[in-house]
Amino acid sequence: MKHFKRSVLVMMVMIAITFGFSSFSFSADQMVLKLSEIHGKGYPTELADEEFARLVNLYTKGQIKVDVFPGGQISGDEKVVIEQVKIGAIAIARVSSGALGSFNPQLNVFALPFIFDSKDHMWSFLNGTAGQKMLADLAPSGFVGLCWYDGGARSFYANYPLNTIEDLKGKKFRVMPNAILVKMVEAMGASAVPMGAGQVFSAIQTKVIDGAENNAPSLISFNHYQVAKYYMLDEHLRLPEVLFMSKMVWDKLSKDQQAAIRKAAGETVKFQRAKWDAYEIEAMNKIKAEGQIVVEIKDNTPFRNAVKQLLADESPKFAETIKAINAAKPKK
Ligand code: GTR
Repeated sequence: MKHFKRSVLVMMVMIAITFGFSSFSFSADQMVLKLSEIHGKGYPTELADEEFARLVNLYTKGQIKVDVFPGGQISGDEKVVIEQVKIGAIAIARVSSGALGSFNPQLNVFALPFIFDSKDHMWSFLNGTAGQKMLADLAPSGFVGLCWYDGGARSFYANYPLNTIEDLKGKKFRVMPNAILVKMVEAMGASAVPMGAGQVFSAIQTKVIDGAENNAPSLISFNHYQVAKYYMLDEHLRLPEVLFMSKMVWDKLSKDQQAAIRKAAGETVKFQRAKWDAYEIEAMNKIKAEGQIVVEIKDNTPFRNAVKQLLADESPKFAETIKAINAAKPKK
């Protein structure tokens, strides 16, 4: 008996090693997959992760259980999370395409400022053939793209008044670790400081940086509105969020399990978008109610002009995708 127990234990450890500890469960017929999410409970992407987990469990008839780890519990730095997914130590993650772009350069097309005119424009591209192909094209980087989520529009915020592009001059702004985002901030006259989202609050508080850029829901999620009172809505980026899986773990699943996961992910997209649209408004109202000074940029021509050269330099790398993005523009 003793011997039997030991050999079972040895076998379990071996499975854990081959699968990556995350996808290993002690229950004989259930596999547990860890999902990493930087935002806390109730955030639109976190709610979508939970819905995804529910559907995966339903469609695999309990064979696969997805455990969501929200609030950056696994890491507050998406770069670290992505590295873990790549080696199969974490099975699934929801991150910004801005972070994933450093691992799969085709995604950097989204890091080009003003590439989409509107939310509708972005979704018409993401839901189209070229947008879906980008998910499939994550494979050579070791990932399986599952679906896109909305991440709204990103704008600058700081601990000093922001009214025009001139106000960015000479100041330090945090960006996600991504070379194009660094160039974008520099083209707008500021210095870029790449760092993980988890470090930004204290970096602003201790004046290591003057500000950052993000959507309104993230300002609430990370409490940045408490240390950066000025928000200038220039809406320079629309970086979609992405739900993706480790290819190492994926390859160990049966065809039926893979199909169930794809079906589940596909069905959460509408769900996330509805949650996002509602929360975007709620977050902006909350920021204002908390006393943040929000300045709307009615004419963003100066911002667009500042990044013209950057777009001219970078666009040829994404020629095909940009063609598809332009073709996806909703008719006026
Ligand atoms: C948010 C996004 C996060 C994270 C963060 C950042 O908008 O939802 O996944 O990437 O931005 O700036 O790091």
